[in-house]
Amino acid sequence: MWTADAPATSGLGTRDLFDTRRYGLDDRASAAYRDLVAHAREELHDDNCVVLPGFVRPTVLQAMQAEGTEQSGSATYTKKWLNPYFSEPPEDVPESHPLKRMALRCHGMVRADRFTQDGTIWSLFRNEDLCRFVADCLGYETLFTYRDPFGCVNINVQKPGREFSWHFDHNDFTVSMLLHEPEGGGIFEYVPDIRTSENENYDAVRAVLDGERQSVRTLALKPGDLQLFRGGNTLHRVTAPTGKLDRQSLLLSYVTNPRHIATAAYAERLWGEVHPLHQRSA
Ligand SMILES: O=C(O)CCC(=O)C(=O)O
Ligand SMILES: [Fe+2]
Repeated sequence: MWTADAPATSGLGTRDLFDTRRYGLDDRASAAYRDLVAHAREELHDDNCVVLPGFVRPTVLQAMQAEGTEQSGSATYTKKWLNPYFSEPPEDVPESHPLKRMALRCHGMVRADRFTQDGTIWSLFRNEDLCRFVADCLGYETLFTYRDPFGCVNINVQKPGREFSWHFDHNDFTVSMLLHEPEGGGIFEYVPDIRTSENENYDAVRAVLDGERQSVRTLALKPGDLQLFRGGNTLHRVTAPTGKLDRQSLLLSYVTNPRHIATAAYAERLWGEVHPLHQRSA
């Protein structure tokens, strides 16, 4: 039976998965590892984002791309009008206010249980050195792989013409890897720390929504690059892909509480289906 606690059975270890000459995840005691973590922390501090190019080995990328291609047809699609905060728009603010700026979000998510447990995506997600490395970069004592049976590891599928509109994330951080790039567009854009916990800075947010470009940074992501991102106060979007190909990114979820999983109500909203484990968490 498919379970989010299953160990990886592909036999692929840290050195098989990652470019360990460049990213020495297999040797935490080394100076190279310390330098790598220091670099990631510095970028995260300055930018809320760090990209580690060519993180996985080419054959590993190809295997994960094939799993993405095989499963993208099974993605669960959502289509919703959302403001950047995913909140109910209040009545008493003008139409130009960021809280009122609804954009259509339409994208697909491939559920975790679609990926075979002897496959490469599952091996990467369950790799303990990667989990440890992510925790080190983000400054956590310990992180655990999320054990939600649907939401622990997913592929986000963005079809041509579909923008993933400007928003702030509700989670503390995101770990992702581009798998398939479209022919054009599909660019990750972000404005670090445009708001703080004290100041929503609606004027600056409105300016970006209106097309202000000076504060916007863009990432030239390539398939196989690892991205760590803190999107809570960083406004960001992925522009619409152009051409015929989808943009597909792998989303890996880590948590501080190893028992945490989605409630039945949340799973129903997100996936239109509930797993027996979700029933128990409610
Ligand atoms: O697909 C991506 O690269 C990230 C999309 C995003 O911003 C999100 O899932 O919150
Ligand atoms: Fe996001």
